[in-house]
Amino acid sequence: AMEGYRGFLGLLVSALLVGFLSVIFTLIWVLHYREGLGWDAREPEFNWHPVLVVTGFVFIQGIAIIVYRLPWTWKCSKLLMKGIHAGLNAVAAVLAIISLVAVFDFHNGKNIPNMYSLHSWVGLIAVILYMLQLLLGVSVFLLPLAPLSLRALLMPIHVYSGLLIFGTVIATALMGVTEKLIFSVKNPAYNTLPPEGVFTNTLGLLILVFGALIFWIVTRPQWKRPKEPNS
Ligand code: ASC
Repeated sequence: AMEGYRGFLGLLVSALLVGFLSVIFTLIWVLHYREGLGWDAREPEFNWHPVLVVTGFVFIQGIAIIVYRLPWTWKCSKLLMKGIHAGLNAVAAVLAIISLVAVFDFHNGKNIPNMYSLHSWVGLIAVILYMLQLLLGVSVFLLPLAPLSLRALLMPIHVYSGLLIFGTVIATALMGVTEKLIFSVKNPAYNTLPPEGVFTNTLGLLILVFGALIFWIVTRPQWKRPKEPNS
């Protein structure tokens, strides 16, 4: 059990480190290589999009997925842990919405078309599914309304769609990084491997590794919260 616990801690610390680094890399990208942050319907407003989406939709959602795995929370009530799981996901949802407002506002201010790229299609689908997942999760599992039979029926679907949405968000982030670099990195061009290209490709790798660590942690059966009878 001690071995398993140390393995868990090692992976948890790695995930937190890689996730935190992803957020820091995103900030350095927009503040150092790009135009900084602002709310002016120009590039600094767009730059909130990667910052908010990596912070909320990638990092906070990843943590929300594994909160039940933290062994020191196993003595906390299940209801409290559900509240934390839902609360973190709600924060991520709000940041995702603001990040979309930033993009649309920037596009409209500069007369750039909306919703033509694969990144935008998959990303919008992910945000819509995330909202539905949050609403369904709160109404079925958090509020004391649904019967146990309905909870038992929907739990495997909730787990499956949660991981599907998280994986989709990771894929969408990689598409977003790629299209932004192809749109924006000129003299020296992206295809000459300039520092911004190397740095931001590395950000993409960090996001992917964060997703891989969260996926590993959450799929270890031995690290699951012990199930109390009748819950
Ligand atoms: C819940 C909860 C669970 C599941 C279970 C049905 O609300 O806390 O562990 O639903 O009761 O599988």
